[in-house]
Amino acid sequence: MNIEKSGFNTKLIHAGEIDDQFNSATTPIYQTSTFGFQSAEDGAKCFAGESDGYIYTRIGNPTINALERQVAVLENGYGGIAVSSGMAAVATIYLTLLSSGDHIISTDAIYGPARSLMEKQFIRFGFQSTYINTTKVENIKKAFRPNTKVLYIETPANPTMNITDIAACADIAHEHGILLVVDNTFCSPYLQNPLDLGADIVFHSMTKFINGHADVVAGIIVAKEKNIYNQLRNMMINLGCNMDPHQAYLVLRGLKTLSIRIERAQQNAHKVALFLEQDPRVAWVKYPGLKSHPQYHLGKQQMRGSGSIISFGLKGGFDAAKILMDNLQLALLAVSLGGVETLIQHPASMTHSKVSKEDKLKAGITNDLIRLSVGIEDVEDIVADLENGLRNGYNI
Ligand code: LCS
Repeated sequence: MNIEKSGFNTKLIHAGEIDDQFNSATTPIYQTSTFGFQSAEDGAKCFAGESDGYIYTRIGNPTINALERQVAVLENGYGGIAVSSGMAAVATIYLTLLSSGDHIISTDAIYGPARSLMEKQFIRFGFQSTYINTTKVENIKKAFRPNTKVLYIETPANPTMNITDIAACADIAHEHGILLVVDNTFCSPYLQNPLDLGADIVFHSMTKFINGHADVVAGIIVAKEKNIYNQLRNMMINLGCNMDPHQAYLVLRGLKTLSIRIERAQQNAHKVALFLEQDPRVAWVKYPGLKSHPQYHLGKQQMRGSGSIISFGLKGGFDAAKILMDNLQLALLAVSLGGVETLIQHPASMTHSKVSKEDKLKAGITNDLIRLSVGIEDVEDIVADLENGLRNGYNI
């Protein structure tokens, strides 16, 4: 059958399969660093790109390639490049698309290290960057410079949950002859397909929803066009930030249940968001599924669901947040997100602690902001846990 024409769930179950001699139901783990050539001539042909044979796992491996093909199919792209972490994907993208003196425009509230990598490390290589609120198209237009080469957005953004218009960004980027890169980690391909909305490159921290079981750190980049795919792949190979075959096997396994995990988690998240919104101790809640979200209508347009990440603040600010986080028994006080278990964390002092205080405030990462990644447990238990934590903070 033509897997590319099948439905999303069929792709989840079958697009990561490979033909092996035993007709295995799951993709085997080719735990090998290297592959023997048929002959000296065959080895030379493999290196010249004239034969499809495998050479060396940093360059390519059947288990890893199966995952790359699967995510590329789910994102409707030309090809996937699996890497050792989401940050390896970020670094590979920056290093492939930018040269010394080039400029990037980016969402201000992106995952903290993706911003500090640019502002604190890659600044030494002459990369220039401007971080802005990309929910306002005018801000993006104003930020362009003659040397701007990339527009990079994260939507919904970590941790503000701001939603940026992907199609509008693609138009602006292409009018200026540059590329649009979208971090799709918070949605996964189940809820959003940026390439279909005009983006040129989409990437994920597969540590999150795609794997979904909090047991792997991994990333993937999917390019729309062959030419960009080849450039990204060559950079990954020479940087050596490839994925490991066993890691790829675990992600292939986790990915099969993506849609049912997300359906359940977002159902739970919606109920948790409603509970928080009506609670007198809660000052504000930001969740794409609530009408109070500033980009509620845009979210409905470009996302097929609201996801399971909520940010919120308490009337008692950070002091009350600390008491809440310290008194939860079900939710784990931990970074990361998108797994089957409920996690809670405080971005200003944890995931985004390396972003300067001033930049955090400008980006809306306030000190009272708590981020909750709602899991697939029984929602009554998640709400009871929050209720209990809140009671401890307020004596109500
Ligand atoms: N992009 C987004 C949107 C992320 O949330 C993360 C990690 C990354 C990229 C980097 O991926 P990694 O290298 O960790 O696989 N976000 C994390 C977070 O919010 N808490 O811990 C990690």
